[in-house]
Amino acid sequence: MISRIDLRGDALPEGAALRALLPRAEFDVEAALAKVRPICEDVHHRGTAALIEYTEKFDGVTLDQVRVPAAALTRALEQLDPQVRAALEESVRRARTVHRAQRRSPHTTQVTPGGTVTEKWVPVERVGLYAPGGRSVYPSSVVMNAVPAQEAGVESIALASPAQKEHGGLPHPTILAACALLGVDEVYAVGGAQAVAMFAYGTEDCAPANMVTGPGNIWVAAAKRYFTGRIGIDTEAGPTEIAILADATADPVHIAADLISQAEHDPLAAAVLVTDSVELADAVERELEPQIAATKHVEDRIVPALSGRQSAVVLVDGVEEGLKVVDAYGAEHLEIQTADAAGVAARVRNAGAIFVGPWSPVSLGDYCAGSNHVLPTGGCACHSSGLSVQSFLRGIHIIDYSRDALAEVTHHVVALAEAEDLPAHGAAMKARFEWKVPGQ
Ligand code: HSO
Ligand code: ZN
Repeated sequence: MISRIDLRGDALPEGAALRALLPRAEFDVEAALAKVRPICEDVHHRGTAALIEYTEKFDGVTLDQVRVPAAALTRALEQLDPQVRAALEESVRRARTVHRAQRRSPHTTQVTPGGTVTEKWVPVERVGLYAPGGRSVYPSSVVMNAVPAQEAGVESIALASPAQKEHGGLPHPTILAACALLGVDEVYAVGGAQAVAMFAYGTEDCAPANMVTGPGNIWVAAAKRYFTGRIGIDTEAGPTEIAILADATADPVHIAADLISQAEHDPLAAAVLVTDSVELADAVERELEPQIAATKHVEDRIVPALSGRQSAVVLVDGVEEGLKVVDAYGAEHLEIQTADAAGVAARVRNAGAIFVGPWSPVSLGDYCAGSNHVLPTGGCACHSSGLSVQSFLRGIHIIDYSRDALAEVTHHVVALAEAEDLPAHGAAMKARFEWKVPGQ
């Protein structure tokens, strides 16, 4: 079911040439952009009326209002299964512990006597979080978005999630319950690109947000791209990915289970095993069948995900070569299942998150490790990080020089300004001292 790519023998190519040999899902955000643009502009011009129309069209629900009443949030929490509630609470507790430790304090550097640069960290004022509906109703993603924003000190946090016909036009009850648990009380029954537009432009009912985060389908990703540069966004979350670097010491039962675990998200999900052991590769392939037979979401997601061109077993000559392959791939989630897994993990450069050894599966990270599960996909791990407190903070430099400290460096500033043919820059320095401003 899963294809094989044999990279043994010859020396591995570098960079883009190696990347081109590795599987990856097609996720054409650019093509979706053309459809999303008019929707966003319509929300801009017609506000709530447009949101209600799109909810009717895309979600089949006629809303009288887009804001979810407070009573619906309280009710959802009251009706939440106690085991799910306990699990969500544990997830929140662990995520808070990790994300609280990411808080930043201001730092002052004395550059020269009398000259300091302080970096202070200021949270974004208002953030709109997105929680998908439909196939992916993930209260865990509400936790992963809200906790870092809250720990960063974001004052105003709103959440949007699609209206669900089968839930009386409200977002899914577990999403509402998670919001209530986290104290997020501004919730909108709006989904898709129109939800991103609501946050970006603001409407009669919803104040504009400075930033939108949270996973979504291709329309949400396209809307985020549309607003890039105007509001802050996290990464454009594409289909989920798991890569596993394993050697002969790994347990094929665990590996098959972990590949299937992420394949169950989406027919476009990617599952990639990189190994130097043909025996392990064979054993994993044998193990896939009975495990798939015993689970859900088989025909609609797992089989297409594993047999799709985005998934493969990649054979390499050794763990060294395997490291090159996983670095070129830059997976959203990377498991290291080798001897000295911690040592190998320490050498990885590109991954959204790294899971070390047999007892740290991706499922743990999805829910209860304390780490964040909103991670860069599609190779973006080469330049971006997962969601964190830092995502919601801005670092602002505060420059404070005395007269003497400025005098000491004036000639350098003037020299650089002249080299760049910007004499007024130099003049702004000279004006403070005995220099004559040119032309006066
Ligand atoms: N693995 C997904 C997150 C998730 N898993 C939510 C379960 N629920 C993307 O990181
Ligand atoms: Zn998952």
